Amino acid sequence: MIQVTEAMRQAFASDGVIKAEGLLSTAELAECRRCLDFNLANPGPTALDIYKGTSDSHYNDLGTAKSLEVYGPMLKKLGFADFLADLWGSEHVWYFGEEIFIKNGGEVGRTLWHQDTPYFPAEGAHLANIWISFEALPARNALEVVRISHVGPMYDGAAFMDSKDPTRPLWGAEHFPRLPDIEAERAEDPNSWDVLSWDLEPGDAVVLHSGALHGGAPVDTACPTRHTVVLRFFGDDLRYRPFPDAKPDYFMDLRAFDVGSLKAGDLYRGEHFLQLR
Ligand SMILES: O=C(O)CCC(=O)C(=O)O
Ligand SMILES: [Fe+2]
Repeated sequence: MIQVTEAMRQAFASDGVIKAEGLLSTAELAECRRCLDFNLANPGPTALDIYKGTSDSHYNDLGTAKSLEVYGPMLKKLGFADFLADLWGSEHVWYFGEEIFIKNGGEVGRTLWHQDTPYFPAEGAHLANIWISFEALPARNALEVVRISHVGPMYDGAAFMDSKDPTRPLWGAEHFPRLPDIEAERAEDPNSWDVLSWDLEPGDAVVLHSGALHGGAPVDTACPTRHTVVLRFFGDDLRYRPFPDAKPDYFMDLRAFDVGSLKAGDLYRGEHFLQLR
């Protein structure tokens, strides 16, 4: 794994996202692929085809306690914790879990714009998604991230029930401001949002603060397949922010991320998170 440079540290802090070029060697990428293949062979309870029955259908899964036994040794061996500790300036690093996204079959639309923070009960500076795809992706098929949005407003999540209703609220207007319709605004004015995305080769990764607005990464006939594993981590600066007292409009029970004994503002820690350093 490559070393963090001062330029990467500064760009991550200011923009909320970097391209980590050549983050992983071919052998290291193969170790990540072995883990993704484990998820595919051992789907978790929430594995599903999002938008099943539509042309936007694609596969999504969050890890399980069993997949942690496969991911844990890989994460330690490849040195993700030292990379992130250096990127954030955190002493400790925990693994939050993985999520896999498979878009196959030539024409699958964009992942809706969202921040990950409305989906879990925590906020802070030391949060990151390492977005790793196993295919080469031109920028138009790679993840898009709104620059500096990690320190901007926290919007409601997207319910992800209907790809044609991109801002359908997760929690509701009394809890968080509704997501802006970023694609509609970009269609009117391509410069309305400051969006970053990069051409990616296997071994490159996009490293983003989980609170940054992100989405996109469709597949099309020129780039028909994407296998992605997102590795999520947190460090010292992460505090418990209780979920709203409401029922989210979502396909899985988000309360699984709740850590019962914590009070608002407590450091977000839990026995079930693998501490990597
Ligand atoms: O790969 C995708 O389509 C979405 C990725 C994402 O939402 C994430 O990294 O949290
Ligand atoms: Fe996300």
